Amino acid sequence: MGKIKQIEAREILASGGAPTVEATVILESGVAGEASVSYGASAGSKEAVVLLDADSRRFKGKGMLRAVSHIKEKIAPAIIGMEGLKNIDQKMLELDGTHNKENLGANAILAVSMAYARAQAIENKQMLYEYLQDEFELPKSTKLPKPMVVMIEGGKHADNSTDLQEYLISALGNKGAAENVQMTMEIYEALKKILKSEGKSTNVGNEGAFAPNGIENNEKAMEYLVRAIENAGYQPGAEAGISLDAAASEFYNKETQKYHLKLENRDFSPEELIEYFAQWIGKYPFVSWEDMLSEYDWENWPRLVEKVEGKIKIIADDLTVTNTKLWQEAIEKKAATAILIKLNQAGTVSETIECCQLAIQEGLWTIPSHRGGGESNDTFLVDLAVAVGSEYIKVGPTRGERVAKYNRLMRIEEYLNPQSR
Ligand code: 2PG
Ligand code: MG
Repeated sequence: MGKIKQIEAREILASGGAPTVEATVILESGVAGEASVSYGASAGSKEAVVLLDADSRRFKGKGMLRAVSHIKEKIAPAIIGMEGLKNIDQKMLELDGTHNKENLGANAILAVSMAYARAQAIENKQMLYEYLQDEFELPKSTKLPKPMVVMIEGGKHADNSTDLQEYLISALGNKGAAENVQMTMEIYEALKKILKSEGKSTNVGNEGAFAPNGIENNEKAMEYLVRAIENAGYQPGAEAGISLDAAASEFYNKETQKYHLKLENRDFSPEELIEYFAQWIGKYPFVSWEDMLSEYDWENWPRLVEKVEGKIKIIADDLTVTNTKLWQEAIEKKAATAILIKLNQAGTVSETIECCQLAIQEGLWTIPSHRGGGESNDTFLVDLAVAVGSEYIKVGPTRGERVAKYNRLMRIEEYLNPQSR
């Protein structure tokens, strides 16, 4: 193991043009690891805190110089000379001393945690995922996650599009990673043609997915996806399926306990919303539904799980925010059958993997994911997915910070099987 000799940190830009934190951890051997943090647009309320400067003279209050200075002035002096990712994460948690990392900022802590992991992997001459498997005593799985690709986006990620935040294509079957990537991108191209032929714009939203203005209703997007799968020459339900992320906390009213869908011009009680979604089952080749109910509507999640039992995975994102305690609660209440994993929701690599380990024990899916608002170019989430044997990774189809993830996945496939390309 390598002891930390030096830590550097800086403000860089994330995909939305606002700052994020990048850290460089240098070990005594001189080996350096670098990492940058992502953050969301439709963040769950219980996520670890992204510490902003709140200085309205810079980036409208979204600067991260405070988090950067915490790395340099508080974290570095405490962990220089230390070794071992778990020890270092633990030390940073103690230093912060809060349950949600509001003191130092999860953006500061996570940047160091990821950068140390990367430095240690380089020092060991290992791929990052191999190092994570060793460090956390994970099964040495070499299963590669399948792409779950955002194709149409709305909600908080795009203006004047659907109420549901994401319509995704999830690869099915036994293709390799590069073939899966190729298939999903061909479906994306086919979708572009369909949208054009329907007179819809093909401008993209935060995540590089289409955000068609003036789409008729929330169901229409799924019809487009099925046509796109077919037009690209693939079989819906056998080679490619559909996933949804409603990000329902965004259209839930806590006072009235109703959900408002603008395109349907209607308020729904939780029961009505579940019935409304249930009509789609059987019509479309679903793989998974994420956050179809609000993070404030815990009691209805088990009802939804029961309704789709055995047919569709119910993914918790805002509900569980990569938090082991909340995920434990969700498992006990049978509120979800899969968990979306976002490193910055947890705030350290160790806690993220602990949350994944709970899913592994229970035989439930983990799905490491990009972020909508401020995605960085870092590809850590792909190695994380391989390390824990995830079923899918959720990432948008275009824009450099998104395709970087698919490129990393294909490189790992090539490393595992040099004959594959
Ligand atoms: C989500 C994500 C990523 P955000 O809700 O799953 O697509 O969006 O990062 O804005 O929370
Ligand atoms: Mg989500």
